[in-house]
Amino acid sequence: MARLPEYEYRMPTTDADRIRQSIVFKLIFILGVDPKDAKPEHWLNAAMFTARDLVTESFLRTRRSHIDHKKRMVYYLSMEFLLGRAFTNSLINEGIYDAFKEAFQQLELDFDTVIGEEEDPGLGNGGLGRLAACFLDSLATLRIPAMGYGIRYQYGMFKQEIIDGQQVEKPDLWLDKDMAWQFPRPNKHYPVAFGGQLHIEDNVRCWEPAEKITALGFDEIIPGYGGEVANPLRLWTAHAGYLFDLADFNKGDYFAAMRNQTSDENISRVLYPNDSTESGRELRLKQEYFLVSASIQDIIARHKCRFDSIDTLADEVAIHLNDTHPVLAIPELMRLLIDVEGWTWEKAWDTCCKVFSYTNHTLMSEALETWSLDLMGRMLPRHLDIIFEINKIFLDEVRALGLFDEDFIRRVSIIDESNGRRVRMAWLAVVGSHKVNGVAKIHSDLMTTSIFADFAKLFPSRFTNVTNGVTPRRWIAVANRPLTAFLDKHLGTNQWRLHLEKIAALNDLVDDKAVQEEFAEVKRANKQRLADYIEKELGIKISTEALFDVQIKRIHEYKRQAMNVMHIIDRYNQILENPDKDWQPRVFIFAGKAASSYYVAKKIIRLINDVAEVVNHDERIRDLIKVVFIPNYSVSLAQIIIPAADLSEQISLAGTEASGTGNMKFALNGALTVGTLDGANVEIREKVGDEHIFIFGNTVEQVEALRQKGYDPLDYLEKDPDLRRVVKQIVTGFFSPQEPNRYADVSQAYGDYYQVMADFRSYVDTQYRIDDYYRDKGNWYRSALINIANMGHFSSDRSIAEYAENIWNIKPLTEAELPPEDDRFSISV
Ligand code: 26W
Repeated sequence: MARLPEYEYRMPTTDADRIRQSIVFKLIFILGVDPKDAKPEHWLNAAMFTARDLVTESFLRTRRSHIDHKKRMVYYLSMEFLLGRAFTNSLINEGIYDAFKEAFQQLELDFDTVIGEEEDPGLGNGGLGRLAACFLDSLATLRIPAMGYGIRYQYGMFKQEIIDGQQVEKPDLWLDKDMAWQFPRPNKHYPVAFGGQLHIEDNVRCWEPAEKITALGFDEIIPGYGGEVANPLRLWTAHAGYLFDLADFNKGDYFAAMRNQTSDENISRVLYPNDSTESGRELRLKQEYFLVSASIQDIIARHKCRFDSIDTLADEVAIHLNDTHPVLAIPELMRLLIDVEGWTWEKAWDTCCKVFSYTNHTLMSEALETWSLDLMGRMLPRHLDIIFEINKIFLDEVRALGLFDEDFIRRVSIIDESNGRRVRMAWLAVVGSHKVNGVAKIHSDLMTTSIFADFAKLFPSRFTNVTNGVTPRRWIAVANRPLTAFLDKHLGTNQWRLHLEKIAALNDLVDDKAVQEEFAEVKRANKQRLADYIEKELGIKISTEALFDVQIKRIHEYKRQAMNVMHIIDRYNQILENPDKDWQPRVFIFAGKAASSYYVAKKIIRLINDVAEVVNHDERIRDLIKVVFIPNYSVSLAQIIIPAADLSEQISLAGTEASGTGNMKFALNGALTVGTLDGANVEIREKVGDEHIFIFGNTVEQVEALRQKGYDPLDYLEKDPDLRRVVKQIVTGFFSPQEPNRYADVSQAYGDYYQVMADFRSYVDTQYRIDDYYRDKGNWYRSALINIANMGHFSSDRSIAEYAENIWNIKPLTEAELPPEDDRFSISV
């Protein structure tokens, strides 16, 4: 092999002086800004370029190791990645946070002002997108050879403003500031085709698409903790520039060619802001195929480049499907292997089933994706053809077992014939994957007894559980500096960041009054930070002496924000009736977005704000209740709110929340949970112990029994005068005197599908128990510490280790496989 010259490049390293010099260099020579004119946003960009150098070095070293050691790789396909801000996270993961702070001090810059300039890329809706981001952090931290694939939406999740108490959506122009973080990869581009005709001659399929656009890659580098490994997240953007309509162009119709170009680029324009109802829109199907086609082509190209032949794909590659959104990857891989590579059906199918695995994130039927045969056939005729063939072979095999009747066959068919003929994407995912997992024990159990019960009979060993987790790097080290200092002092540095289970050592200290007091101080500092934010942004003053009761998540009926509000109203009534009782002051904090088309969810936001208006200004309440709705919930906002919470509201109807991950973030930051036996709450209770969590409400079995017998909300209203009064106040306009009928329509249409009335009494009684418990601060903080100490299980490192071992069969890079530290960029090839 020809010898290349030795490349040498000196990194800015971790020394504050060198970092300062590098930042100034980037400011002048990369951004072209005179330091004396530089604004905070310029300094941020310059500092991000410097930080990116370090992350990039980790990334290129990692990449070399993967290639040199022919590592089997996992590709994580997701329509959403809710990454949060990159800058501080990268400093913490690379171990250069303090050095950067010092460099900023030398430059006389305010660190918080500068980091506040960074946009928060909202490329996701909620839990599923944030989970994908925590998983990328853990994949890199655990040194697992991995790469994420997603879409680089030009507009992420909308910005939420609250005007007159109502949600107003504004576009999220996150790319406009042109942050210096992603690498454009102009040579990573693939054609993605749509529409047209399928010709079948001599049983050979030939797809002649009508339309082709280009997917162009951008790499966001995800640093693992410790600075050794960084993995890419490749985000695709639709680009018409390479392939725009030559026919129009040659006809001399330049403008028609250009116009089509802009409409082609619509594909990656905007994230669908819906996280639980399937929208069935043509553009959404196009987006899903766009992600999948570009990613699978890239995976194949990478494999060929590394291993010369495509034959070994299943040995070297695992592809994970984050919910059904990227499930077209299955027919797309089939198409490429058969139509392009010339494989037989059997060989291609065998590879597919080995390569793919799928996570289900919800049991709610309205969230399960199906596509009409008509739309699928028009847009992706060859893929529909492949899906038919997969289904035919599958159903023949099921019939051949001789164990099932035709009704069963109809139920497991990938094509739903009863609803105007539709493709059931979850069914396709189950048939084409070797493993299917749920995201918490209770959810995985329900999965195999409800939606996938028939498939569980056919493929019992295919179904498994991997309980979700969250990264302690972002959710403690980045979000909660006071707790970080506290843990480092008592447990030693690094242990808990990399091995969250070691946080259990805190159990030995929970009875120590001085430690409790120290933790109380951590909590107070975080509450003060949030109080300052609320006063600055909303002009509402709150006291850190009050109990901070927090519910932040997407607004949805099943999550029952309405039940929380009803408790507030009842408490308001009770205070007015018994003003002299020793009431525990509380601040009720809400944040969350409603899907723009979700009428009831938007009404819930308005109700929260209406109730806030009345209660916050009623002098008789004497600040015993404050209600605050913080607009524009995001990862950055969560980082401020969660560390400040005393009480975490996880109150979904049992059986509806697949896992929840907010519940874990709160407990990890020392909030106590009030929750139902739903999702991961069940496992949190197992870990922290029954005395340190407030469980209320009906169980899954009780919910089901009520449904069976015919649930009637009136049964509860009749029995409970307090509840009756609350409902009456809402529907008769007590909180909306300007428009008394504001909530009449929602309550009339309301069959109380999520059984709020059934759980109300148990919820309110539990809240009083919580007030009493909070009075004894020593005991409360002891419980908070016990929560933190027993959250080791809920690290996303544990989840990812389980995926790697049980689902993907991927081994991390060993210490020996990493290039030595001093290797840097002076490597001879
Ligand atoms: C097609 C529209 C659509 C979009 C997104 C339907 C459904 C979704 C997601 C499945 C919704 C989601 O984010 N689910 C959440 O996933 C989290 C991570 O596993 C869980 O913790 C939450 O309980 C679950 O609601």
